[in-house]
Amino acid sequence: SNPHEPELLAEFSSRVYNASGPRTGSSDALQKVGASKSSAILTKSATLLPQTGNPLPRTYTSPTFSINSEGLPNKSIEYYIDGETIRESVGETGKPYFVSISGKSLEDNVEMMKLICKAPGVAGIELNLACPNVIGHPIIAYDMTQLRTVLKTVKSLKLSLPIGIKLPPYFDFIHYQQAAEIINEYNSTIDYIVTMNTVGNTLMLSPYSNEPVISPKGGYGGLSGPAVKPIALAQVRKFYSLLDSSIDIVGVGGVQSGQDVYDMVLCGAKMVQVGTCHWIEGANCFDRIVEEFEGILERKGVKDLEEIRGKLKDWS
Ligand code: RRO
Repeated sequence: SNPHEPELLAEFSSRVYNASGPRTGSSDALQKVGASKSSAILTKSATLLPQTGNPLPRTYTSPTFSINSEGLPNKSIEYYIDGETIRESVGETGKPYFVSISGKSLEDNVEMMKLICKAPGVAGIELNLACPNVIGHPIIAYDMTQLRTVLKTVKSLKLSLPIGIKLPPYFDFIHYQQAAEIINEYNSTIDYIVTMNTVGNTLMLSPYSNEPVISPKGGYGGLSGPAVKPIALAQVRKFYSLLDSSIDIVGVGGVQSGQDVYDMVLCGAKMVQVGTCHWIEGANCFDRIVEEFEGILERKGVKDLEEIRGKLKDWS
C-alpha cells in the first residue's frame, strides 16, 4: 500500500505535511507537527552518526526568501527510528511517520535503509539525493550516472517500505527528461518523488557589512521560501507530465498559503510539503494552510481532489 494514497490520510483535504529540514530534528519538534493539521510527520535528513553541522550563522531569512547552509545537523538514524522518538512524535495521532536520510555515501544510505525497514512504526523513507550544503559532495541527482546507480542499488535491496526520492530543482527541459527517464526505469521501486530541495549555492550579502548573510561555504547556501514558488510549480508540472502515473508527486517549494497548495495540486501534486513557512511560523502554519485550502475547495465546489489534480489549463 502507498502511504500517499488518500485512504491512508485522515482527512480528504489534508494533503499537507512538513518538509524535511526546518523544525524536524528533535522528537519535541516532530511532536508539534503531529499535533497540528499536518497529515504526516517527516524527520530531518539523518546520517549514520550524529552531526553538529556547519558553523553559525548558517541560516538567513527575509519576507521573500531564506538561505541555509546547515550542513546536515542531525541526531543520527538511530535517534529517528528509536521507538521512544517515534512514540513521542506520533503520539496518539496515528499519522504516517517518514524518515529522511542523506548518507555520506551510497553504502551509508543502504545501511540506513535496512535499519529503517527493521524499525517498527515507520511508514516510508525519503531518500535525499539533493542536499546542496555538504562541502565536497556535489548534488547527487544532478549526476545522472550516479542517480541511476543509486536507484539500481535501492531496487536490489527489495525494501519492505515505500520509498520516495527528494530531487534537486532542474532548470532545463533536457535535464527533467533525463531524470524522469531514469526514475521511470525504476517505477517498481520508487513510490514517489519529492519535487525539490533548496536551490543550491545561492548568495546574498548583508547590507550592514561586506559579508555574505551566512558564514559556511563562503556564504553560498540553498534558497527557499516564497521566491522559489515558480521554480517549485515548474518541477511539479514537468514531472507530472513526464513520470509514470504510478509514481506519486509530492510538491514542495515556497508554499505558505492554501492558494499555494491549490496551485501545486493543479500542477499535479498528490501531496504538498511546507518547509520555510513552517520554520518561520511554527507548526500552527499547517492548521492555517489546511483551513485556507479547505476554504478554497469549498468555494470552488471541489468534492474530490482528483477533479482538479493535474488539471492546469493551457491558454486556448
Ligand atoms: O542540512 C542542510 O544543510 C540541508 C540539507 Br541536508 C538539505 O537537503 N537541504 C538544505 O537546504 N539544507
